[in-house]
Amino acid sequence: MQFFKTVIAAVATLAATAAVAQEYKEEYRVSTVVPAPFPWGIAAEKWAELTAERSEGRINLKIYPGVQLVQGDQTREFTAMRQGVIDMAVGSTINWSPQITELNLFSMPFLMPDYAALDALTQGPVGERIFEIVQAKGAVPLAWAENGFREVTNSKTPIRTPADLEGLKLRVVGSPIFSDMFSAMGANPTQMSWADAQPALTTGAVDGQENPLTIYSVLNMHELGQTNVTLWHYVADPLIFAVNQQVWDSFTSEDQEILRQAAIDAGAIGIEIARKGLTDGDQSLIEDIRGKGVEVITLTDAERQAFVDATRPVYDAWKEKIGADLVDLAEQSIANR
Ligand code: X2X
Repeated sequence: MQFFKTVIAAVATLAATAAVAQEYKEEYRVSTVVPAPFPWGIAAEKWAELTAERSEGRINLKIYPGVQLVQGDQTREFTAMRQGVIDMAVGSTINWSPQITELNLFSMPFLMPDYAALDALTQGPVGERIFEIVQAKGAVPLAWAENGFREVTNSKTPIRTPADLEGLKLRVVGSPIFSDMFSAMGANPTQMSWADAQPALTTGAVDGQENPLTIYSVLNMHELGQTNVTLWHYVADPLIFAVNQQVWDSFTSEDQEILRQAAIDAGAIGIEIARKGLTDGDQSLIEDIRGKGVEVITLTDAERQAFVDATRPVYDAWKEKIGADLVDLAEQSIANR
């Protein structure tokens, strides 16, 4: 009798092990827009590396840059992750905004004046609330990284006042708040994916664009004629590490913690790289760009205020759409930073 019990127990253990092993995929597909050496791609790779190491090879993440799993349409990334077409993503708040309106918070014009303001949001009660909202929309958010403060560049003219934007054809990302802002400032915004933006800049189909300086510099945008850069810090897009709900549920709680902590650690590294050369203490990336013959304009407070004023109606309208409570909380968190 004891013998049979032992055999049955052994078979049951084997079956359980097999069941767990079957639930884990050989590879988990992680979507990003840009690869390394952009800070965004480095953050994703670091996540994969730390996860493989700490799970002793149980969990293998493979990065799919260029949002190739959704044919380059970054505005569909969140939906694809929710549906399981994508297992995981390191995604920009901008690209998930079409599905999660509240993420437009980070695209509110001139809400966050500096890195401390950005940190006050992601690392405080606003960040917690945003994670609850992402979770309720069907994916499990784990940690933050950073694309960065988005600066405006163009091939035609130095931009110091809203009037300088008049008639400029600028590529903007796929959330309507961007079209609203640039229209309010008198520019001629045209919405297109990142995949389409690069040829449009190369051929001169558009005059300019807005993106963090890390993106500008890795792509050598000065060689594409983007020789006017204005540092206005009007919005910044953080990145969120997230996992499809079913995929998350398939992991043991030990492995869930490994994945979460790896994302937190990779995010910290990603943020450090995203800010390198762009802080008060270290302006080396800005100097480097200047050294290439690019006119890099820093606005005076009064000059900046003119852009704030021009976009204020957009701010007010989007405050309602995003939710006045959340925006109030964000304003308070920034005031107390
Ligand atoms: O499309 C962009 O401009 C980019 C790369 O910054 C994002 O994915 C938001």
